[in-house]
Formats: sequence, C-alpha cells, structure tokens
Amino acid sequence: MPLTSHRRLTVSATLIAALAAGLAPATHAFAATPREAVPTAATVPAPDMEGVTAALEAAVANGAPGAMARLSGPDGVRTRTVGVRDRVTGAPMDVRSRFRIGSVSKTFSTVVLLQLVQEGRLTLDSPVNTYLPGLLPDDRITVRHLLTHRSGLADYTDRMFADTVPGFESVRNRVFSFQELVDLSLALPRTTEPGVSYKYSNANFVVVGMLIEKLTSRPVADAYQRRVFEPLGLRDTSYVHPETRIEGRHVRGYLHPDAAGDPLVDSTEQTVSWAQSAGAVISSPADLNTFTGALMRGRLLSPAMMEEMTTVTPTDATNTRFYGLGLRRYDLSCGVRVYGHTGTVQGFYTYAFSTRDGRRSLSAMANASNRGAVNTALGGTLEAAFCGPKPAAVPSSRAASPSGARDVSSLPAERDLPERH
Ligand code: REY
Repeated sequence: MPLTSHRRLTVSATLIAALAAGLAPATHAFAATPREAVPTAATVPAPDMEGVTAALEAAVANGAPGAMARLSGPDGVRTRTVGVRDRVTGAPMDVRSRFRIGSVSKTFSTVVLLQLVQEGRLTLDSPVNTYLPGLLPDDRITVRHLLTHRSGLADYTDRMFADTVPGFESVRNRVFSFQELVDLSLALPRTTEPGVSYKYSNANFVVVGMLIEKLTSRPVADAYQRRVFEPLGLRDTSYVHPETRIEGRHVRGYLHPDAAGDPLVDSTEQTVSWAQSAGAVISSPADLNTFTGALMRGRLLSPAMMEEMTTVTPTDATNTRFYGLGLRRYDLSCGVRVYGHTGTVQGFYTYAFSTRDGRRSLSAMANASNRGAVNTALGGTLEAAFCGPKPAAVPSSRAASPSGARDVSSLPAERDLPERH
C-alpha cells in the first residue's frame, strides 16, 4: 500500500519523536512487511502514564466503580488502578484480578479455528455447511464470512438485551446449546448477502464454536485449554461455561440499568451462555498482555495465518477502525497501529491490544457496562499507552493537524453507536 501524504506526515512525526528520545537508530526504525511500513515497538512513543490514569479516572467519573490498565513492553510492565473492584467490601481495583473479557474471547476462538485451518481440517473459503451440513440456510456463507462478520447472520443479542436489566436477568442462569443460539439468529432476517458488508454479530462466533467442536469432537473449553491457555501459561484464563462464578481473586461487574438513577446491578455471576465462544472467556490483565503479545509475535499461528488474520477492512467511515479475522485494528493518531479486540459483557468493558510486532501490549478494563461514556473513556488508554503525551493544545492546531483529531475517545466506541458496525 503506498503511503499517503497523511501517513507520511504522521509516520515521520513518530520517527522524529523516537529519534529525539534516542530510542532507535534510524536504520532500524521500521520493519518492512510485505504490505506496508509499520512502526515497530522501538518507534512507538513511550507511554503517557498520566494520560492512562486520566483515562481510567474518566471511566470512573462516568460511572464505573473502578478501572485498571496494564502495559507491557521493552521497558517492563506498568500498571494503574482507580476505584474499587467490589462496591460492597470496598476492595480496591487490583491488577492481578480476573474478570470477564467479553468479545476478546472472539480472538481466542479465531486462534483455535485458524490452527485447525493450518492443520488442514478446514479451509477459510469453504461453505460453513460443508462442515456442519444443513446448519445455515445459505450455502454461500463461508468460514471467512463468519470470522469477518460478513455472513449476514443477525445478532440475536440485540433483541435479547433490548431491555437491559430484564434481558440480562432472563439469561443470567440460562444454559443454551449452540444450536439454540443459531436458531435465535435464524429467526431474524439476515442483515446482508454473504460477504457483502461488515455487520458485527455474536452469531458468527457461535458458529465458530460449533465448527471447533465438530472438527475436534471435543468441547471448545478443551481446545482453548490445550491450544492457547496451556502453551502460553495463562493461569488466570479460563472458559468455565456454564459455571456462573469467577474463581479466585476477581473484579465484581456492575451493569447500569437503562433508567437513570436506578441502582447498579451486580452482574458478576452469570453463565454467559448467551455468548459462549463469542464472549465467555475469563482472564486477567497480565494474561491478556501475554495473549495479544504472543499472538502478534507469531507464537500461536503460522505467518500465512497471521497474514490472513491481520488483513483488514474498515468497520466505519473514520478510516481508523478495521476488522480482520476475529481481530480489530485501530489506527491511532500518531500513526501507530494496534491489533486486538474490545469486549462488552454485563458489568465489564475490556480493551486488549498490541503493536504489530507484539512488543507492546495494553489491557484495560472497567467494571461497568451499558454506559457508553465509560467505554469511550476507557478507550482513551489506547492513545495514552501507544501515542505518548499529547502536545500542548494550540488553539488552531486541531484543524491544521495532519492526523486530525488526536484523541480516540473523541470517536464513539463501537458499542455506543446505535447500529453496531
Ligand atoms: C450484549 C449486551 C453485549 C451488553 C455483547 N457483547 O454483545 C459481546 C461483545 C460479547 O461484543 C449490555 N448491553 C451491556 C445492553 C444494552 O444490555 N441494552 O452493556 O452490558 O463483547
């Protein structure tokens, strides 16, 4: 991809900042990939830890009981916590705690499925119905369409959680089969012709779970354990569906009701059966850093599969947000690209991202949900972690800035938009 003048400007600004900071010899400034020049960890600005704290404080100011972030990189590990992990005991947020990571689970599921592709057990461009005969009403829907949210399978969770607290309580202790979740989706009109457009849907990753179980003849829990959790030594990461509890030290999650002023609902215990392979993994900040870092370093997948996974298309018109295979790419204001996923499960918002070389990672969480402003504020940790301190505000600089608005939190978080995209 040729560099646009915009990209050239932002990249050289990054390079100048890195050189000024004495971080990288010019000859090693960028690692060439077959497609484009990507800033390496050496050229990523040092993190702005005050900015990370400010983002976490903003999440709390907007209604999260607590929030935390953990950064890992060549300079070591830095953590920040704000507020409480338990509103009843007042226990402070603790970066060693476990929590529900929601759709970051989709990246775990994708790794498992792409390992199966590597092993020749399925191919990305084959119809899903090849492996699960008769499951879907359209033979044109491929495995790749699932992983890119281009299948057109409707997201049954939109209706399930239209009324937030009653919707949650109606499924908190439910145990669904994968088939039941697919049936909920198929009862709704499909959103697009196969492959035509991106439309985020949990149904896609329910079918991914079904494929994993069909091809391995084992529960998805075994595949996560054997293929990802164990090899990476992720001791705080688990898939315990349909158990409702989070074992060990953990954060309690708080769901905001739709009606302003109604009390928060403690949503910690639930089966997450409505999501399963689309969102039921439990993890910790350190394990998420390890996971996204190891993934991007190529520890889990072959170079060919990494190329598939990181080949992205836009998810909106900002030209800063993209989706590959079960993986998001966010292009930050300083030109740094980060790969990972976001997660929303009742009571928990999560961000887990790394640079393309896997050398710098950020995980951030807030123990609230159904409060878009919390999620947007939490997203501010990305800019602070990967773009460093903001330059002092100059009144006209925003309009003149080649990179446009600098603060990712000025963009609506995906889950804040009326239409998910
Ligand atoms: C579903 C509703 C969130 C969450 C969802 N999460 O699909 C997947 C993801 C796994 O992408 C709930 N919102 C909330 C509502 C809105 O109930 N009425 O904010 O906790 O992570």
